[in-house]
Amino acid sequence: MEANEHYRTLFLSDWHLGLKGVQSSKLLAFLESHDAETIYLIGDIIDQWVLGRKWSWNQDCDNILRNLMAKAEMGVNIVYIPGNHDDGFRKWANTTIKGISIQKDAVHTTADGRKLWILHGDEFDLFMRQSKLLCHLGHSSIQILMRLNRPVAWIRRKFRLKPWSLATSVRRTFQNSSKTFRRFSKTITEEANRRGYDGVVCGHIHKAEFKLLDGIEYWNDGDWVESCTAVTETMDGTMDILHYQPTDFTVNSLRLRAAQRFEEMNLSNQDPLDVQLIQEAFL
Ligand SMILES: [Mn+2]
Repeated sequence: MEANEHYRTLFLSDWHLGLKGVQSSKLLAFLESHDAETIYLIGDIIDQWVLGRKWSWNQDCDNILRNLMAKAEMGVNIVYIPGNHDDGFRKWANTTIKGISIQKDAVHTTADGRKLWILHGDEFDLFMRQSKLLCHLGHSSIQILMRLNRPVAWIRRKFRLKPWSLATSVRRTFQNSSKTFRRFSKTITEEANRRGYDGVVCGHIHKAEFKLLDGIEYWNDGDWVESCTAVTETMDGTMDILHYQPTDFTVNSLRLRAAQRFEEMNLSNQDPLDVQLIQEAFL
């Protein structure tokens, strides 16, 4: 196995663990092969909105949480900023659970001294603020689309066609046609500017992107429902968007490595109930 990629900071969000069809195996492989001094989890990490409907949780999801707790134990500074799908955690802001610090938002200083505002971003989603109910409806129709897409994906694979996602395509069209979504980056950078920051790192809209708006940096770290993206900072403060595209072989060997590692941890009696406790915290 190759040496892990090492970063000063990793920014990740919108894992939506618990939702059927998320990229949990790739996410586990990513966490197994990427290290950082600080990791920001910028919201919608576990999807509470799915609870009580179809809850889809597998071994990879357990091992993702174990990976985070192991990293925290090794001294990685993990900051968790809840989003709208995991806002049950917002009431625990300013506390630390298993070495993971929970905050409503954060300020990150890059190696070269830029001050970045870190937040999930749903409070700048005017569409969401207007109607939480509508957004719930939107959420379940995306799930229906993902389900419809499965046979389509199978046929396209059979005929060796380029993969195409109905859900992504519909969401993109919807977002592009919606002024409120287009205004998201504008309003959020305007507020960052007003508060005196050099930029903002957020998630929420599932679209990894970097742009400069009136001199303010806008970074969106994308999602792990479909795109498998992160924002990274190297030791000298250089930031970038990372698209994780591992081979199936890499994913499977890293998952196996994780499973073996955590199996050994369990055997040596290292609190195997912790993952369960964290899951229960959401119920
Ligand atoms: Mn969100």
